[in-house]
Amino acid sequence: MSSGLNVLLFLICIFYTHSLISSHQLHPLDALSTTELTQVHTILKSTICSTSCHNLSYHYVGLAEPDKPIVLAWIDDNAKVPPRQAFVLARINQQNHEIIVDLTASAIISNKVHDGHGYPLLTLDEQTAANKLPFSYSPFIKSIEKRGLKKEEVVCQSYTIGWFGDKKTKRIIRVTCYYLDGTINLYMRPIEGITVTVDLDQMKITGYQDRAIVPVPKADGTDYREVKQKQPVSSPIKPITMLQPHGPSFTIDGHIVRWADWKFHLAFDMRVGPIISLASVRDHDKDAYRDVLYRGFVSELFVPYMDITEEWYYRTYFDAGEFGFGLCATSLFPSKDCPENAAFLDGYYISQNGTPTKIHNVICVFERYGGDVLWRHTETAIPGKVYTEVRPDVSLVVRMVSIIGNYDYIVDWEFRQAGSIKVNIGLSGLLEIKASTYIHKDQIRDEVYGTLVSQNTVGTYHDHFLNFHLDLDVDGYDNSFIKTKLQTRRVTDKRSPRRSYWTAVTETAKTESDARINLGSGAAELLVVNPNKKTKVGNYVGYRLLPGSFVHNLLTNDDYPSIRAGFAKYNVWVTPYNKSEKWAGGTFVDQSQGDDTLAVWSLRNREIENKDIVLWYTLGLHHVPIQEDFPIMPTVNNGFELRPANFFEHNPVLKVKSLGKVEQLKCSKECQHGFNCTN
Ligand SMILES: *[C@@H]1O[C@H](CO)[C@@H](O)[C@H](O)[C@H]1NC(C)=O
Ligand SMILES: *[C@@H]1O[C@H](CO)[C@@H](O)[C@H](O)[C@H]1NC(C)=O
Ligand SMILES: [Cu+2]
Repeated sequence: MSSGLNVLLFLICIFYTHSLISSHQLHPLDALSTTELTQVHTILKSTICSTSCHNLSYHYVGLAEPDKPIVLAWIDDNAKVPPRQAFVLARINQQNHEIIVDLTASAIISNKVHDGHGYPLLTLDEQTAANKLPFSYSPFIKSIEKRGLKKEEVVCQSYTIGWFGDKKTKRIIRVTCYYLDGTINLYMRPIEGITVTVDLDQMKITGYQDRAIVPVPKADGTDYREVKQKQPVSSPIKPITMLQPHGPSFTIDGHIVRWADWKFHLAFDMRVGPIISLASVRDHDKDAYRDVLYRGFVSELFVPYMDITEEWYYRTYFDAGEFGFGLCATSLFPSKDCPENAAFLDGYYISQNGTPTKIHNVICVFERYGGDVLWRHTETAIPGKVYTEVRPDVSLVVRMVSIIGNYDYIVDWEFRQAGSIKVNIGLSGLLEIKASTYIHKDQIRDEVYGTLVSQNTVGTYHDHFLNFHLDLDVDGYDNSFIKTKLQTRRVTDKRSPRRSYWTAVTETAKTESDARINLGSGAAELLVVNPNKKTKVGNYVGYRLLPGSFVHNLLTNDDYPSIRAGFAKYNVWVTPYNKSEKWAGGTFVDQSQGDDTLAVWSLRNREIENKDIVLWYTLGLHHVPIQEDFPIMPTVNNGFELRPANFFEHNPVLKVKSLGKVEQLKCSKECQHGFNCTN
């Protein structure tokens, strides 16, 4: 492809972005704008910090959302937007502050010093500063020299240290270093044996150990860049593209996305990434939008590694509460991370010093058509006739990609025509590798806590748990949670030649304890229903959770990481709606002691029947690394679906039309390369 064509494509993308996204009226759930983020700092400087604020640093600023009734009232009568408020986690004079700022009134609503356990998310600036410290620390320089390594080829990364029973903690992290020298894949080349401890408040190294010299694994075969691959692929694929000659079928009005029968609000948050709010679906029979999801987002991620040795035991990360799932999001690469028909949105976060910072193209929105079938039937039973009806499966995808150090998480919220919302998590990126002296499996005598994926390279066992906050409001906000168990029944009399059958037995959860579920132990159908609304034939209108993973935490309940990640103990939880319970791992997650988690809130065992309830789903993956994960992991996908269950009176996509024909394309010579086609 010539660079001229490159430019052409680029222009098309820009054009799309501008024609799709129009200016808008402010919505109560809009993320804070740059102006509002700037205002937060201005207000703090003139109030809390007017006399003395030493070492003020921002760790999180996001929308303090208005109470649900206020938002719903705003939608109903389109009244004035309720006061805009910011929720701030800051460090001032080396203390944790939780501040609510009213931006409309330029005032501080509350300012609490958090003297409980834990610390807020790390800032990018302090990680950058910490990563530099080893290079001016002479014991580290000596360790590097001792290993015969070149200092200028070393790069370091900040790792949170978890919590292992200490009553008192300091704000410290570990800095772990890697070696480049012939590759950009630093994660395959750990400099093992060294532990660097950094106190973030003092920003200096306060602990240092060099326990053992382990050879750094080779650079050969680790570089994943296209230009570094020596052999060409044997069976290349010709260009493919997604063509929409009449443009896309969705619109983005401010932060409201409309597509097919769906309508929802989309926001970006530095802690949790994309937030889907007020998703509702049009019911053609009722000629109205009906509520489905008030708010949905990734509430926390928990990634514990299974190596218990000195250099590794602490690696039990909380990617949202410690590193910021949104903060670590990357600018999406047009035509690569998202197809050519995508529109892009920017996101903003506050940096440590109070400056708003933009992440360009942080979210993309596109229509997906991969040739799949929405529904079909070929009728051949009618003598002399054959009827075939097939409808194409087109959906709308909202995508963000977050890079937590070595790992890349691709988050998709997919809206489907049949009324379901499908969430997919794709995991790619690099394994966290432990350097080892072994070059063959037969040599291994001691426990290595992982798989030898290449010479001297152990891919350590670990898990990924993603907890989703799913505040379903099915056709209104008073909902109930119903478990349906499929039970085998024996036929004991002579009614039937059959000896058994199964039937569905339903049970409505009355309190929180009825709704803590580990999937896989007996078939269960999980439903959120509106017990105040029935279909014409008498079923409660509902939405089903179709889980894609039944995996839960295998660490013992008394192990420290389990205590901190209480939410990973069950796959499903239901709580009554409480605006302040949104992050399953708590507010101050770094070195938390597990006293502010979903598991603790749920102990109150509140009533959840016919109430505004929140469903929490923990999606888990146990990762036993394999050689194919080296030197970079092909994406592994997992997810879940929220699917209408007796919500509509009948198949909601019965009347969906076949796709219009794309006109015959007149193609120039370049068409062989897949571009420059006009119609
Ligand atoms: C501010 O931070 C520095 C280290 O970065 C520390 O020496 C100083 O004591 C701190 N000041 C206050 C008032 O906390
Ligand atoms: C909401 O949850 C928080 C944290 O669990 C709790 O402190 C507060 O009392 C709850 N509010 C209500 C109204 O239940
Ligand atoms: Cu993994």
